[in-house]
Amino acid sequence: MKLIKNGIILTAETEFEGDILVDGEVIRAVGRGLDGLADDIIDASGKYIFPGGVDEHTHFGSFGGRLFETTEAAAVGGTTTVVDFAPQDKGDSLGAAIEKHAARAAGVSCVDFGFHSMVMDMQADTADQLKELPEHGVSCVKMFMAYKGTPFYMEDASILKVMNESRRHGITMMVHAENPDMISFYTERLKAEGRLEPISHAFSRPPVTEEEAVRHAIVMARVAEAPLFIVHVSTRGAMEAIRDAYAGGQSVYGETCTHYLVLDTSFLALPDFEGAKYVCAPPLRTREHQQALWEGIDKGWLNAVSSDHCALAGGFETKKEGLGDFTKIPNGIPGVQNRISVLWSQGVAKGRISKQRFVDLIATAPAKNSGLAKKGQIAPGFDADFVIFDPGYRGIMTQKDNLEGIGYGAFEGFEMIGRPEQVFLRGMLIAENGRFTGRKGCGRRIFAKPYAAAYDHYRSEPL
Ligand code: DUC
Ligand code: ZN
Ligand code: ZN
Repeated sequence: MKLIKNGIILTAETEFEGDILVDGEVIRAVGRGLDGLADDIIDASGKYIFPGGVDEHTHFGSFGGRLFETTEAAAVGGTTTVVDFAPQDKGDSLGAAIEKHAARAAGVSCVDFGFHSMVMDMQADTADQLKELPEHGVSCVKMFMAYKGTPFYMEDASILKVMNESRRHGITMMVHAENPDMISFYTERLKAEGRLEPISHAFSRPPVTEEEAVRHAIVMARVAEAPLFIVHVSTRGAMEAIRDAYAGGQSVYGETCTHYLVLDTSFLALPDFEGAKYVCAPPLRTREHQQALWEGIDKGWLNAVSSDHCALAGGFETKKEGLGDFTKIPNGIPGVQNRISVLWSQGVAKGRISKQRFVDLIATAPAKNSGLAKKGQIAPGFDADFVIFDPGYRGIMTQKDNLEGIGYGAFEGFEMIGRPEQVFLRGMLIAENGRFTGRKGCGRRIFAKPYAAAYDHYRSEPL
């Protein structure tokens, strides 16, 4: 057995100096005086130890993102589990789509992986297929109010139908909430004015387009009596809508993403089309919204920070499809590697959030949101996924250390305060000081359980 000694263990509730006893792939005990049982001892004096990160929102493959061979980036950044969106090809059932995507990850992924379902081809029996998701180890399904004119978009009738069915099987309904008709309205106006540069992507999706859609999704969830999880919240108004609905007794939750916390609209205005690298949906916002999101994650109104990692295969060249027309710039920002570093460096180290909130946001809550019963905590019985973190490290996030595989990162030049020194996945050392040291393909498929965190306080109340 392995013993990690003398580190300061961080959990979502507390911190204490202690030891972690690892038996094979699992944490056997956490405490003191466990030396006698171990044959391999690692001294973590002066270091923090926190649970391996769980990134509940990644696109390894969907939206043109690079596939699972680039998950080394997650590992070196301290993320030991990704929960990826399984795209549904036309004609496939939801189950078939999940298995197709699982086959892309098996033997390739360098971290453990689970899946969320994504409805992209609404067939007569799609809602009925939700009952099969638990067999495929999936506890969440995502639908898109945005992207009208593409297979992602779903009209209200389909969303209501899926919401209504989701609660009958303990599936958490996730919604990408942006109002597509308002976006079309703004887009046409910008085009007529000849404003076609990358920053117009943000002007075409102002905060009101997200806030209105979030409020609308919340009302639909009330009608369907279903719990609701809003993904990638980027605005104050959307965050407050979620907060207020929850305070009013509705099971409504949300996450934000690393980039919305630290990158603002000025990045979209970078010269030489560089702004295109930061095109994503919802778009980057102003500092005022960033401040609101920091407050939201501090107070728990948004309960997780994901990366929405979407490292477009082809990198910047792919973005250039939108040269001269912002509507053709493929959406997506990479970020799986630096999610944890950004949150520590800009959050904990700057006094914006506590170490406990940090752990909850990057690991404990996302595991619970996704129904991963053995992930996201340092406690007996949980998978031995943890990070030995050196808080004294100082560096810069730079492309030369980036393993996301597209030639640029989203947080280039950002200060790195502290660093994952060693990253363990189920007891295996998989990364050390920014280098992947594990076996490629060592990641394992993780099956989620239904009735995840969105059901914790759920009561059905017909309107
Ligand atoms: N927005 C999404 O909804 N998905 C992936 C990329 C993006 O920017
Ligand atoms: Zn989305
Ligand atoms: Zn996404």
